[in-house]
Amino acid sequence: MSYADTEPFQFTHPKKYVGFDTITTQIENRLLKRGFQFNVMVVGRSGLGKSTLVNTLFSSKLTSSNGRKTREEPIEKTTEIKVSHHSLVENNVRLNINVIDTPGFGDQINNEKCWDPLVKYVKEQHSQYLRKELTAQREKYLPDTRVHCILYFIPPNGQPLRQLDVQALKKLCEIANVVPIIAKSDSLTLEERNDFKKLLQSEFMKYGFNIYPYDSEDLYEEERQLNEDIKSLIPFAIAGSETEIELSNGEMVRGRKTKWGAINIEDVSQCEFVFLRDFLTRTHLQDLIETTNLTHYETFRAKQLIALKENASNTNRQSQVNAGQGH
Ligand SMILES: Nc1nc2c(ncn2[C@@H]2O[C@H](COP(=O)(O)OP(=O)(O)OP(=O)(O)O)[C@@H](O)[C@H]2O)c(=O)[nH]1
Ligand SMILES: [Mg+2]
Repeated sequence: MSYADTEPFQFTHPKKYVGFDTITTQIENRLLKRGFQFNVMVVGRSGLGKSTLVNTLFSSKLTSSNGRKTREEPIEKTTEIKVSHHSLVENNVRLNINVIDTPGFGDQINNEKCWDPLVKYVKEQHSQYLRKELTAQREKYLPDTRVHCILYFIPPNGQPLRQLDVQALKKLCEIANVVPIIAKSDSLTLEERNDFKKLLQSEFMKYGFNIYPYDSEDLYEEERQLNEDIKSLIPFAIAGSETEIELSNGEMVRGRKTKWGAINIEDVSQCEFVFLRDFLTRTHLQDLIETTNLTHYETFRAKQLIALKENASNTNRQSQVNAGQGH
């Protein structure tokens, strides 16, 4: 049996302008009104510059962290998960950013499972979102606190990964988009930095970490190429700084003074901070948000719903058994 609507599809151009091409502008206007939400978390061993990077990343909002009165005061050791909220506006686009700063791990006598609170935090955000999604009268736009990106800090020691980092990376890659970075890379020469990057890339392969960005069959050729370029840069070798320094030409830049001279963190020939920032904002912002929703959250959601269903059918079976025994 054949149906009329299985005939080959034909494109028709209206004889007069209808105007449905404005749907893209209509969508854009709606999205602009709502704004966008991006949540990024920094994770790694103690003292690697996580809090400093938090304050370096979105330069227009250099908030004093940990209750400091000025940016010059040293940052204290982070002892609990802290979320700072930023709202940035550029050309009518509002981006709400939550930066989740976490306590460094690795300096306890027993470091076993020290990443557990972070895994718990990520899952808790998924769980909260799911609960909101499942309520009968759900809100039109659910507030999104799901972690879209985890920046994982690796110490600049030129050594293979230690077990603690292997374990933590493995766990985190399963539940979120993880982007590893070489912390405090100003302590390495350019040659050391490249060697270390190669070593870490081979370590990631060896342990089979599922590091963001992921391969997908849906990608267009140019997206695939961009991802390849990004992958060759990961782990980004970065340095963070909240203070401005004066270069020999008198220019004031965000940088660090080192034994060998000054490093300008926004100069790509000296450090890859700008590559990281552009990756997070200019090329992969939407993809990080979408992948969190369609891959990580979806996996969590499916598992939870299957567990719920199994629970319900077990309870059902149990009550049938109980009812049977009652007779
Ligand atoms: N050389 C160098 N020092 C840095 C860099 N980033 C931060 N620091 C310094 O390293 C020290 C620790 O920085 P924090 O930002 O507090 O490190 P953290 O990872 O948040 O530390 P915890 O909260 O204790 O885990 C501070 O003295 C910073 O000034 C960097 O890129 N290079
Ligand atoms: Mg800190």
